[in-house]
Amino acid sequence: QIPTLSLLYKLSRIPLDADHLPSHESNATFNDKISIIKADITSLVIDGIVNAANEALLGGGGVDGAIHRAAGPDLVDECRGLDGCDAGDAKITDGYDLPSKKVIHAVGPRWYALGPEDAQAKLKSCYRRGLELAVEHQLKSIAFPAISTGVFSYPNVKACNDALSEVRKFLDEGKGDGLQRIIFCNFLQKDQDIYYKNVSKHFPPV
Ligand code: AR6
Repeated sequence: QIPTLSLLYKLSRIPLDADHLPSHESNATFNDKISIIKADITSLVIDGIVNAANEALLGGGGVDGAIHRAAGPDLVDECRGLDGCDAGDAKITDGYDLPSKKVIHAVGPRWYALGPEDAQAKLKSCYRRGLELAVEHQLKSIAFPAISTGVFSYPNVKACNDALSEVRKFLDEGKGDGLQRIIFCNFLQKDQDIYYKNVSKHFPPV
């Protein structure tokens, strides 16, 4: 059963605006905490969005470029003071001109630079660090893009399953109790389809 959009709205404060919200059919919530949406992550009115950054944390292409463009130049100014970030780790900043209060900059693995096991460990660690920072900063809602699946070439289906399994593990460990909503925000229809196909392995519908 698909939950009402008003629930999604109440918990994550995504604007109920046809321009921003995906259609009813393209939303699904699992275990009352997980949502899968297809959207531009920079449009979300939410406590925190995750960026798929690189080690320098100074912007780039893909979702990183979109986030920096939408946040304005104050974001890169704050990022300059962070001294970069290792792959598998994440650092938090303000959201500036974004509708999101905070940005969590996670650095995903480059698929072809690492063996599959190292890459997997680092990708999972991005999701875990993102969730840990969200909890530490009392964020109630957080949205993740499909980290590493663009420029960094991580295989999409594997990325989806690794992300879902790590988020599930984090919640099973009781560490995400302060979080009300975790959103997987896909930009490409391909990833949206992959998430829909795989989510029930990790979050059976309730
Ligand atoms: N909202 C949500 N997702 C998006 C958006 C958006 N506005 N734009 C793109 N995506 P990528 P990576 C999706 O390449 O693979 C950058 O240059 C995109 O379709 O952004 O982790 C950084 O500076 C894909 O599904 O990130 C790094 O150098 C996903 O975001 C490097 O790329 C991730 O694709 C990071 O590569």
